[in-house]
Amino acid sequence: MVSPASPDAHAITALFGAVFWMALAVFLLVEGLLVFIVVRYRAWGGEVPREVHGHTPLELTWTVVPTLILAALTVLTLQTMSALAQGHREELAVRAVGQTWFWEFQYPGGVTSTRVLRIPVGKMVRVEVASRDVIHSFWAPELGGKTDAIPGTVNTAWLQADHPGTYKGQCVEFCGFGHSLMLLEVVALEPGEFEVWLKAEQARLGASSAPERGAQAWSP
Ligand SMILES: [Cu+2]
Repeated sequence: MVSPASPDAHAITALFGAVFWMALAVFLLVEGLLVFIVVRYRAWGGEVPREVHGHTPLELTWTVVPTLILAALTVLTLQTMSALAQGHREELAVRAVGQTWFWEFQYPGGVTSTRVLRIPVGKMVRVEVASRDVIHSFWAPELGGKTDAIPGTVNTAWLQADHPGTYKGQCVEFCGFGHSLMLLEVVALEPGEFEVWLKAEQARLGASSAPERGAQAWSP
């Protein structure tokens, strides 16, 4: 997820970066003060601290500053969430069906594949994320956030790859014994190449028997 390759993933990584740097600043400040105090007021040869009860400016500071930090994080998060919730113009729809323990992908014209999802580069793909049994979760980190696959309902994920390539992903909701094997790959092809592949698969589908179609679905 630190090497984003889609517009949505860029937005998520930017938010992650903001949270990371703020958290790092807080960490360094808190740990720095802790070390300073441990050394300065150590039991052997250190100073004896002055006892203070009630320190209004200090108490205001440690109330107001975290409030401002959390408010900033809230605003950034809501901005990113609302940006990710809109502005997707569907150019292709596919369905990703989770099942113990593999992913099946369904394309227009009845074409299916397992484990490998092919998409055209630069096109906005709507992925209908569904499940046949238990809860799974679809995630290709370089291309966007996680989307749960919940039995009885269909969730939407949006994928748009910036450049051709293979983007690894996997089921990210523990779903049983074979969960760790429930890998997936999003292969982004040039749009022309994708069309050729889809047409060829559709033709192959029309000309094959049910067992052949089964074998076809299982070959990546
Ligand atoms: Cu799963």
